[in-house]
Amino acid sequence: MEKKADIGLIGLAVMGENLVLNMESKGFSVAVFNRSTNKVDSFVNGRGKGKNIIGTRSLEELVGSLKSPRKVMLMVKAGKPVDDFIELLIPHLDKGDIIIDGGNTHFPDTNRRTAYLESKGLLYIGTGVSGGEEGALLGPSIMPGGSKTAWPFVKDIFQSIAAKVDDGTPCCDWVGENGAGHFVKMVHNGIEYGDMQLICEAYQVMNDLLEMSADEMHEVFKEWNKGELDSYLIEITRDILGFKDDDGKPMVDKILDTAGQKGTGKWTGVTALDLGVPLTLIGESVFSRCLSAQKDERVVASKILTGPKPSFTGDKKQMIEDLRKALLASKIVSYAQGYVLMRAAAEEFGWHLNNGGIALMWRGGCIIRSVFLGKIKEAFDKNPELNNLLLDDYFKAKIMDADASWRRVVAAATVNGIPVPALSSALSYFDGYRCKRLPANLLQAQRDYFGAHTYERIDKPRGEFFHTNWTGRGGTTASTTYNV
Ligand code: NBP
Repeated sequence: MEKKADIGLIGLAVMGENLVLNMESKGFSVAVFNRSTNKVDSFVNGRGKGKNIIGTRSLEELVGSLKSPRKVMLMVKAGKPVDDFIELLIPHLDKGDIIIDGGNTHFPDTNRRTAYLESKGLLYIGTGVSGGEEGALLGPSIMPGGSKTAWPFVKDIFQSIAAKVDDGTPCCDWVGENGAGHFVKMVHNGIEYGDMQLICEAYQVMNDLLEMSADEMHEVFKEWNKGELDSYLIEITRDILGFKDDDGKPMVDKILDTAGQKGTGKWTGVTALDLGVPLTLIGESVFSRCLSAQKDERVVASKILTGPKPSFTGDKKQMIEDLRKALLASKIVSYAQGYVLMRAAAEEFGWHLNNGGIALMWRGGCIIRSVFLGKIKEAFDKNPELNNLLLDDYFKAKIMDADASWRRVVAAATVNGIPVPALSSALSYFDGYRCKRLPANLLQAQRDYFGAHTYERIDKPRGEFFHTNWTGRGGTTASTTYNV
């Protein structure tokens, strides 16, 4: 009898091919299939040649070549192709078999698919996979969620192919029920938007206010990468700033300033709005990309609307150190907000998320990998019920240490007309979060004034609502109280 494969994979594009080679290199046999079957032939006769990989030309053949319980992983375009493959696979599978979706799926789809497949006696895993082409081949960060009973059957494969942190711990663990894995991957992508925006704002302040050359900035990022900001994104920024075009000039200066996006940052922002979580830094990062994309309009506006001409007379070295601290403090706020969002989602959807484990999964293999995430893991290990990272002793001390620098950076940028939406919104969140009394008393009065929406009083118990006839013309009827 022909030997059966450990796992099947559908979708031989950049991610699928590299994941298959990664699995095979760790000793697993893999059966592969692709909608356009010519890609199966070119893969098994090309990069897959001579390896423990079985090429199949139909789903029946694929499923028939797998050990039981069968594990079929989809690495295809997210959306309808995933639903289509699920429908095509169901008739070939038996109870207890497992379908895995490793694409960039929106988590509500994974919630829906998990329930659907479980209703048919099958198991489903929706997993985030981060790290791009190189990560897929050499070690991605993998964030699986879905039918928990499926986890023991794929754990060994997933943890073997995942990136490892210094002590050998894999950047892959069970995240939680139904769409939790894809949710955590979505938040990862949102945080990636925030980290990138913060770096870009520091770059603009260095460029426009301090008038630094790309080479000088390259040196700054090189230094920053040796300390607490040590991360993949700081590292590639260092390299980008040092990269020269054919004419010897910095490549970065030749690139048009309009940012693209694929939508995961937007999903994160929309989810935060749905759950009522202030995710300001990621929100500003998404909007900053949108504003950058309005290039033609900005060029016109730049000729009509004027502002201060940046000029710096202070201590440049001090300002660079201020920028480093402002970036660190804002990054702490961004992760604090991201974790609050995950906590809110866990409550809303009934997931049991392992916050420290999530930090560990992001510690290696993915785009936001950094030394910093080790500290988040420590914070949640110390207190798994931590409400907000800002309240952890380590992060509190870092924020306190950065406080004056952060304010100097935001003030200098503002006075000089340089936009710093992520740095400043992070500071505003920090000031708002630590503020005992916000001006929402006035806001409630306004709502009650025009809509009889009622308010609570500081001298009465919570939950008692009052209405005032502000103008003397209105009646005493209050509007229904509800929260959105
Ligand atoms: P793509 O996202 O480009 O998808 C290519 C695969 O999807 C091919 O196998 C293609 O089959 C199949 N496919 C398409 Br397109 N439309 C289909 C349809 N209507 N029905 C059935 N199959 C269809 O590949 P990728 O970049 O490797 O990404 C795979 C997944 O992983 C995506 O969800 C992506 O968002 C996610 N992801 C990508 C990266 C990355 O860096 N690229 C990183 C992390 C996650 P065909 O060959 O017959 O056209």
